[in-house]
Amino acid sequence: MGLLQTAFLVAVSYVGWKTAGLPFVPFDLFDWAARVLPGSVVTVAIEWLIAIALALHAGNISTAAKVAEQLIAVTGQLAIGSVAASLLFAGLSYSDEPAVLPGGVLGAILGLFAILVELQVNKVSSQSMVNLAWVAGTFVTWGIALGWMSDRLNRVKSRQTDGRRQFFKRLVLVTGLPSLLTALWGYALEGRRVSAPGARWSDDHPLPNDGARVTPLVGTRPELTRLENHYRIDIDTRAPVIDINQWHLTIGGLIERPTAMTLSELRREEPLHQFVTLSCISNPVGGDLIGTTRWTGVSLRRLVGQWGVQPRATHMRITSADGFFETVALDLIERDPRVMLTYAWDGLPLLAEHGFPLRIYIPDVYGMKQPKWIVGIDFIDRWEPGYWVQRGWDREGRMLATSAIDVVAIEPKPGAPDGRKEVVAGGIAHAGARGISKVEARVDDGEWREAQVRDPVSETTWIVWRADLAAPDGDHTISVRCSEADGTPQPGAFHNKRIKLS
Ligand SMILES: Nc1nc2c(c(=O)[nH]1)N[C@H]1C(S)=C(S)[C@@H](COP(=O)(O)O)O[C@H]1N2
Ligand SMILES: [Mo]
Repeated sequence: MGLLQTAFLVAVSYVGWKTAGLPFVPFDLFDWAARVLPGSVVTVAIEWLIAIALALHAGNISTAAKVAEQLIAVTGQLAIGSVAASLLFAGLSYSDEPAVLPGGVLGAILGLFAILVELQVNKVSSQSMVNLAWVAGTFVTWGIALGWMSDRLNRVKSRQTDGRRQFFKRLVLVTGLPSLLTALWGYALEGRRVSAPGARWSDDHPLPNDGARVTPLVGTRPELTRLENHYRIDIDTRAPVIDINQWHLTIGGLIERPTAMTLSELRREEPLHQFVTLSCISNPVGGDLIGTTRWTGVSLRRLVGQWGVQPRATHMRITSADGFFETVALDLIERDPRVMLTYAWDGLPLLAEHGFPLRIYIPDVYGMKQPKWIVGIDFIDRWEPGYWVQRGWDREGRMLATSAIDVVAIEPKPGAPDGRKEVVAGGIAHAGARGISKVEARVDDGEWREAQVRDPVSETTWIVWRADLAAPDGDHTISVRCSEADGTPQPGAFHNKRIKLS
């Protein structure tokens, strides 16, 4: 009874969210837990999510992980509701008093907790009475309904056993069925893949390395990632929704005059276009939490020059709409004009999931250091740990060299002298903004063979490689490794692919 009733509560809450933008407690509760749990716990949870997504052979790790998060969030609320209802029923079994009042009290307690969570994750402000009343109202109604059902069941039970079955049938019809239909509706709604409208830069421009000598092996991931296929990682179950008419970038702290900039003002500054490979520090070897596109924005060096920053300032603290934050050293900005505030990817305004309207680009570091959905910049006189650094992650977040096999093609060469077959492997390699000097591939424990490396799109993107190998019939493992421009070999495990020749 508790499970069905909680499922109904979740369904009603979902409909409220989708039709009227009201808070959806299960997700907000999950986002809150992700913030308050110790960093080590969250880190292990993330590793598990990625491992599960990999084990399921999900085509897209980040989408699978996000769906898993959402499932866990809903399951979590169902569990909390069921357990709370069971405790209520257990308590009620000692008395003959009507259960409506205790049920309502239980609903009110849970509702109050939900409201505190909503206020903490900043999904609703204390001013938005409608949202708060909605959360409280749905929970209290849930509790009252539980009590009422418990009373009814007791009355039915005392009369006849057949009535009990009738009661549960009706309960399933009234709460279970609508919940199931809502779930199906949600499945259809969320599963729909909307492609972003508008002309993309890549629709009608060749890449800068168009004439490069080495051609990618068919099956290698595209050099430029389609926006819809770019991985997406962030701390919340949903991307924050930003109303561009309300949004502006506030610039404060140690500057002469605190100021603000709108998106159109930023767009009027001289634009900078850069081809960028962004990677998540959690990308598994050979994984797809890495993508390349054309970023457009304004160099922060230009902006900082205009803002009149006090000499005392050494860092900027960037804050995001979702509560994420990071500090950037001003001497890095001074040294590297590529550090920029980005408002477009592949010629389109940033997609909602990728940080609309504004995100930063910092060459050579993982995504964990690069806030999306930026709302504020504050100049400060010291370094401060960012969101993930506070949770024990690497301070620098410098991208490590990595190489991956995307595809292995077997080209049977009948009559080759030693009966070996030609095997061609292809993939990508990346070492932040430091460049790749060499990619090597091998069969089993054989000799490393140097791969052909295609000129990259830019000095900050991955490179595409292909390697000609050969092997006799049987099962084999193909491996790849790379070296940075200065010769430093890639750290960590090599990416492998199993093949069978026959
Ligand atoms: N505001 C905000 N910015 C964020 C994050 C976040 O959770 N919130 N996640 C970071 C991490 S860990 C990564 S890997 C990149 C991913 O960017 P993408 O989703 O556009 O690929 O965003 C970074 N910026
Ligand atoms: Mo990340």
